[in-house]
Amino acid sequence: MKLAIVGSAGAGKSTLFRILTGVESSHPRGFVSGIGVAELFDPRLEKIADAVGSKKRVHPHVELHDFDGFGRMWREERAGEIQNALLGFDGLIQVVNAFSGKDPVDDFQKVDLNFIVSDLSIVENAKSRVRKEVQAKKASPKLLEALEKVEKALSDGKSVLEAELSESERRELSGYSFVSALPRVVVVNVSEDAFGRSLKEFEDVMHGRKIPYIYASLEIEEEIMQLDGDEQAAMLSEYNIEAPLPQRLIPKILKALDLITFFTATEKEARAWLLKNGLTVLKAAGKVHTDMERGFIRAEVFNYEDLMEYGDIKALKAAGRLRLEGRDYIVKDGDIVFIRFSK
Ligand SMILES: Nc1nc2c(ncn2[C@@H]2O[C@H](COP(=O)(O)OP(=O)(O)O)[C@@H](O)[C@H]2O)c(=O)[nH]1
Ligand SMILES: [Mg+2]
Repeated sequence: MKLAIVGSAGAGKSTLFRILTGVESSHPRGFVSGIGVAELFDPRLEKIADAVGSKKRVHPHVELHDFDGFGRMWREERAGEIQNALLGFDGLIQVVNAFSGKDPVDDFQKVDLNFIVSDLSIVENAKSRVRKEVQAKKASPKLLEALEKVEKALSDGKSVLEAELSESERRELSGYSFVSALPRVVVVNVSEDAFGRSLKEFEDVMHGRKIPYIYASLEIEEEIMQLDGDEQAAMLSEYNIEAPLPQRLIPKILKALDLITFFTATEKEARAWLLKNGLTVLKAAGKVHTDMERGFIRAEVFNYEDLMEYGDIKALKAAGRLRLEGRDYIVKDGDIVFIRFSK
């Protein structure tokens, strides 16, 4: 999985990138000033590993890019190039500047407009080509209709994600990669003294656009990340922050991407896996190992919540909370799954 951090110049992109990856950004190559790996730490995995007695713990990871294409390096005439640089990404984290006297609504909209301009240029090129293809009966008129709906949404200042498209229209468009079709989470970088104060007007815009957001003062968050134990707890409570930034941000990202987490656990290793919401345990088995999907017999499943309630697996089994599930079982967030399979 690959995510890009985007936002205006000086919004705090590289600071957030550093917090999440530990990597220092440098001069941009192309539009990217840093590439790193972020651990999507899941506190539940630690508890599961403790209960099972697993030696190794493996949290999910995501590739993160510190992406300057829509900030300092944005040029309308380079929209196509910038767009290409984002091919293959699964989502965006947009950092919004609300700390240096900037109006966060303006800062958000400036970058959002760049997404829209960039997608409009794609749609316009595509439309004239597809129109000819439709006349020559080489493309479906439905594709042209879908492109027109996208154009309408973008012209109204909405993202492709917000465009009212049917399932089949979205399928028609699957060959196009629109930036504004990517799921997005906003990090509002507020100043230290404004932390904890909500920004009414900004929140109205986010709610209207259905974009999830969190507040963070990135300079403080970075200091917090450098502490641990009691020192970290003291600083968190001093600023009235419930948990370090990754713990607040990661669940928002997973939700925006419609991902759930399931776990596997043996004495050797406990591991958290990401899975598209709504997939079966057979697909989940395939993530762990192709052999497990091929030779799937059944799954033994219980949920993290049950484990917390009963304390350990023995008690859980005794209480009959371990379920046997077939290949069509839809995996739920927090499921702990043991796959029985034949080799
Ligand atoms: N006061 C304050 N300054 C910040 C905060 N976050 C970032 N900065 C400063 O803003 C500047 C730009 O941050 P950076 O992460 O490099 O922004 P980028 O251009 O989006 O990558 C740096 O000098 C940071 O120290 C913050 O929360 N508060
Ligand atoms: Mg930077």
